[in-house]
Amino acid sequence: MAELTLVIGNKNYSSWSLRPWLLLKMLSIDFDEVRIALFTADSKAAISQHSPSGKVPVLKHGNVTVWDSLAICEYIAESHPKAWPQEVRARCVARSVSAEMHSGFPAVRQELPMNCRLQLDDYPLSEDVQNELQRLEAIWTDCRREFGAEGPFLFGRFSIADAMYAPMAIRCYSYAVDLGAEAAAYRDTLLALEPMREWMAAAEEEYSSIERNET
Ligand SMILES: N[C@@H](CCC(=O)N[C@@H](CS)C(=O)NCC(=O)O)C(=O)O
Repeated sequence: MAELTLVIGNKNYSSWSLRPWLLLKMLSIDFDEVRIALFTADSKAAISQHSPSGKVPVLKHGNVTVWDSLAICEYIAESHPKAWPQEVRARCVARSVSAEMHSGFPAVRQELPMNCRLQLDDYPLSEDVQNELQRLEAIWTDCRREFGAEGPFLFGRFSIADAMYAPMAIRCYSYAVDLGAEAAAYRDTLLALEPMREWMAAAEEEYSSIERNET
């Protein structure tokens, strides 16, 4: 049994769960996974056995319980400092864009929920969503240009900032969001990661394994 246990929701829908899950995978940290089906009559009770907030994800490590995706990523960074960029200015920007993702983008969250199994050719976007997507594109493009010289990620090497934006890559793909060349290349970098493919394949398989019996 691994020392760490990450409690997550459905891979198809739980964008918050994907973030620390991807970080652990990209850092090659061993962990056990407990997956709880969301939106069922039993979900609340099952989640509350693990989570003080009644939400997933939750990380358990010995007598430590950490909830909320960004707090979990920060906990992982305490023992893996390279989870954040090493240079102070890059690290400040990485923390800022991660916090912005965590607390912002309400229209995208509301109107373009993550659904890994969805792949539309075209989708009408409200003005609020368009404005937020412009901001998303600016973040991806600016970070890549200013800090991305040493690799394909926002700050070169993979960091917590990439984990925070991974669900946005899936949304852009699912809802056929038109992106400029640099942002599209970054989206594709995230989607091509081995753990992202593993997550998407598991999301595909969930329909028959944990969703079909939902109420
Ligand atoms: N801010 C939290 C959001 C967590 C959250 O909303 N999780 C959803 C699943 S993606 C959840 O647990 N929903 C179950 C419920 O509200 O009953 C985080 O970053 O972890």
